[in-house]
Amino acid sequence: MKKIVVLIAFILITQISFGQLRVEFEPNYDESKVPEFEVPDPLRMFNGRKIRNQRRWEKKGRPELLEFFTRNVYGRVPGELGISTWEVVEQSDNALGGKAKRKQVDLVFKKNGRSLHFNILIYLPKNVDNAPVFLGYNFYGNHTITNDVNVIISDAWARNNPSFGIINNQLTEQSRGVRVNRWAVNEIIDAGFGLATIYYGEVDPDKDDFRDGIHPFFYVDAQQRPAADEWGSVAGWAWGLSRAMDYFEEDAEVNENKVVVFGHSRLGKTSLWAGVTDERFAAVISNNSGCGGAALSKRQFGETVARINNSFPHWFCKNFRNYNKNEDALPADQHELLALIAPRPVYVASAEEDQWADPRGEFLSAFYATPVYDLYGEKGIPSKEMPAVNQPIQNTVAYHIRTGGHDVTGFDWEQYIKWATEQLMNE
Ligand code: GTR
Repeated sequence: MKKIVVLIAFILITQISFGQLRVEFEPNYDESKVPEFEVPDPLRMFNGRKIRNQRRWEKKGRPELLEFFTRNVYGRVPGELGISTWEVVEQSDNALGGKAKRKQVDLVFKKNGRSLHFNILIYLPKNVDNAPVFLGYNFYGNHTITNDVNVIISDAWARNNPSFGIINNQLTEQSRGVRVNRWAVNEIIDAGFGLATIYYGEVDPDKDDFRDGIHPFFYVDAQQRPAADEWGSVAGWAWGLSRAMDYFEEDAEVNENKVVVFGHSRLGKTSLWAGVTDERFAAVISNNSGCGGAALSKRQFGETVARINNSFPHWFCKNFRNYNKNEDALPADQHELLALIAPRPVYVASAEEDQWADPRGEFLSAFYATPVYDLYGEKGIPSKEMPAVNQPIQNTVAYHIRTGGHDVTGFDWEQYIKWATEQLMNE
């Protein structure tokens, strides 16, 4: 009898705790279960003071928010490190069937006996002297974005993906061109833009290990990982984009005043943070960036702060964990990240089936960033009504939700090229 009671008690307890576990980690996809919350006003300081003009925004509001995101979400870069040397390791005036130039430029960084390098693959339209460019990271190596046999295969660590021929964490010839569908190289060149891309794993391998990549360059004494307010991988990758910008300033063939920084998913979180922290980027595109990107954290729809910090402990700074299951305590939300890009153009894009990234939360961010664009007389998102699927709103703040899933498609690029042309080519 006693045994049976113990057994029943055991079953009940484990059931309850498993149930709780399930509840805690079950993502919410039900709009009616989105908690009530107040959207912080980007034009109000944390002490309640209202910001009424551009000057106050630039002197007070923007720095306060930038500091918040730096110390509590992405982490601060602990020091400075410029390009030590760079070299054009390969180039051609006859790429993409003759309409483009190709360059592969290796940037080298040296500090404290350490060395790191990454390679920028650049295609430039032959008929434009000083080309504007789209700059974005790729997930599996530069050679995956094109079938061009001249593109060098990176020897950096890569996540295994047998369907792309990636085993033993090494990229191989087998994955050449496997991501051509995500990069509209021809359309970009035909529109008079260049395309520059970097394998993100060369700047920091995407794993919870802070002994490799860029982070250890700044360690003091026996430091093993960044301090609680120091950078995670997203900020590390954003740092790399800024170094690519340093290089563009040296390259006469690239128009460094017209660089559009682009990224998908985790790399969309990265393009946003790069755009915020480096005002040299003329425009910013976030494709399906979701939690920790364009989506409002306080909605807790799809991926949440706790979820992302548990699955990817290395992406954000340690301080971000203070908001695990504690979104209410956030004094700022991701619409204010977008506002930090103002008055420069920003495009937020969602996909209908990508509920994990919370399309509505991404749209609302763009909407709630608008008052800061208003200060500059720049047009944001005029209404809280989400546009219909495949019906882009393209103002200085732009938004679309397209059919399909978590991906970068021809439709996305068609919009980005059209919008970037309008935003940057009108002078
Ligand atoms: C998912 C992650 C998302 C998104 C995505 C990606 O697993 O939960 O936040 O970043 O990865 O980068 O593809």
